[in-house]
Amino acid sequence: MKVTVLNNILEANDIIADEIRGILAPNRVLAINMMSSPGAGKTTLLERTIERLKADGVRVGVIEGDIATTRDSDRLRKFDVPIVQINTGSACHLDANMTKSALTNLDCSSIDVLFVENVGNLVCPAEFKIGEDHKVMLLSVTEGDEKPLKYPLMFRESSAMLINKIDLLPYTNFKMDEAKENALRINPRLMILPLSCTTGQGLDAWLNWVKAELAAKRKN
Ligand SMILES: Nc1nc2c(ncn2[C@@H]2O[C@H](COP(=O)(O)OP(=O)(O)OP(=O)(O)O)[C@@H](O)[C@H]2O)c(=O)[nH]1
Ligand SMILES: [Mg+2]
Repeated sequence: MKVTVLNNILEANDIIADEIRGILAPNRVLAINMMSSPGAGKTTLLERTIERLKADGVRVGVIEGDIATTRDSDRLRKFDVPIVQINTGSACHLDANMTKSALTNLDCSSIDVLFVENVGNLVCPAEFKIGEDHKVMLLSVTEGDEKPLKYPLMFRESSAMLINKIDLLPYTNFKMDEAKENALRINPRLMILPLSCTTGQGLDAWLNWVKAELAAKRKN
């Protein structure tokens, strides 16, 4: 009997990630994997994003990844969009298998954009493909401008880096130019958008990017 050996856990994960692409493709759902350290503002950005996209008639679905609790999905419930919460128990990231299981609870024909909020962690989530079109990461200004150099993988794997909490810049030693330079040294193609979920500054640029990516997806 022929035995197929998968070289490593990531190779097995990538096969399932391709299956997820196959599930999303018929409805041309744009899938965005949101990643950051704990507390950088992923859920807050989703709150701002969902209210604005809903107002523009864009249908959003959410997969929430957390080690424990339904706190984040509880925060999003008021928007009345389909949400599936994954509790990983101990895993510090979402993998393709978990995401595929979550998708069985979502009707992809009623979604334009699927946001997956990954577990708060600046390292592990970047290692796993989950069938997304884009990985998007947040770096908040309270984390330090050197983080791209210390934790390069997520910056390398992401299409966009949102520098959040710029309303707090006066109270930190975060140097915007240095953060951008460090991130671009790791990934010269990275799109960088500074924003504040609190004041709303920079949100338009982010929403325009999401809508442009959705339009591009629908054209293919
Ligand atoms: N000042 C300021 N605070 C913000 C901003 N965005 C988010 N916060 C606050 O940052 C804290 C963490 O935000 P969350 O959205 O819960 O962060 P998260 O990345 O989803 O956290 P985890 O899911 O635990 O990884 C909350 O108290 C937010 O109100 C911002 O732009 N400015
Ligand atoms: Mg969150």
